[in-house]
Amino acid sequence: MDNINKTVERLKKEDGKILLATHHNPDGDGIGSMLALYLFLKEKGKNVRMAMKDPVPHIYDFLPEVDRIEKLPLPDSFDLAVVLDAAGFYRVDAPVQAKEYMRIDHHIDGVQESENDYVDPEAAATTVVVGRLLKEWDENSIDHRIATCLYTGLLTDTNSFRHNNVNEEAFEFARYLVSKGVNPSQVASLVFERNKPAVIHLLNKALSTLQIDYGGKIASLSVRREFIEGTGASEEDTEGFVNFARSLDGVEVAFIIIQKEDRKTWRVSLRGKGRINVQKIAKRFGGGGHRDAAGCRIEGDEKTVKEKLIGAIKEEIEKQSKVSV
Ligand SMILES: [Mn+2]
Repeated sequence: MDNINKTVERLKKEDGKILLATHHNPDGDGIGSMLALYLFLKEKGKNVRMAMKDPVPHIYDFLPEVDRIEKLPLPDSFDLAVVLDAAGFYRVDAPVQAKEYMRIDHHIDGVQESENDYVDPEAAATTVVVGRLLKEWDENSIDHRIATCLYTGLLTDTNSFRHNNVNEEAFEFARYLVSKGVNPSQVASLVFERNKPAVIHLLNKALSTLQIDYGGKIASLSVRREFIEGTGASEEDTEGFVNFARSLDGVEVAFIIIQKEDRKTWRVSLRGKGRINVQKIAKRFGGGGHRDAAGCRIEGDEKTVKEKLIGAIKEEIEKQSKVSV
């Protein structure tokens, strides 16, 4: 674990222009971490802005100050740029100009952006890491708005407290955030229960592609571009679809491949159930993530991409099964 005081002191010291950023295809943890830190730094009188490459998924549009998130790239240069919930600035997928860079995160591996980075792969979410920083700095400035952003990241990144990185601290942090005014059922409802019919139609098409391999240990789904276009849903609506593949009895690794607009690139989301480390699978294709949730991108046609993945997953299951015995 990095030195939390160094990170806090560096942020305190900055009187110039600060930019907060998160990864492309942003999720609840990236957006929640960025918004929480933004609200806190604003409260402390800092000159701070937020930006990311892709739009805010509609399920997170209820979060405070979400409309202030700008679109990257920006023409401006900053004194300090902080990337949240990403293994490095490369995950932002757009240029960011700054005199100094910093990373606040919980991904395994990744780039050291500065000596002031604060990264803890044991943390269930980046919002847990951000929560530690804010508590260290000034606990009294954590209001219900900041707490709601932090809770949203914790809820979504743990797949509703199901991943294997859900530990005592995750529940203690959740309890703390509720004490700060978070309404858990309201947040869950806003995040998970505002689907449009087009999303269910897209899910229906994705589920029809279910493929089971390796004696039931691997389950996969595909979302072809024509599914997205045909239903009027959007790519971000596929969030969570992979969990249907993971939910099957006996499955050890589940994945979904989502065809990008160029039709040759597929975005891959891998999920484990605690036994197989899927981060190692994603890493083989230049991606990364966590033990139970990781991602990468692969180019090719659907069949080839699936075959490559299934081959790599089989190898990892065999390799990791040997190690764990
Ligand atoms: Mn995260």
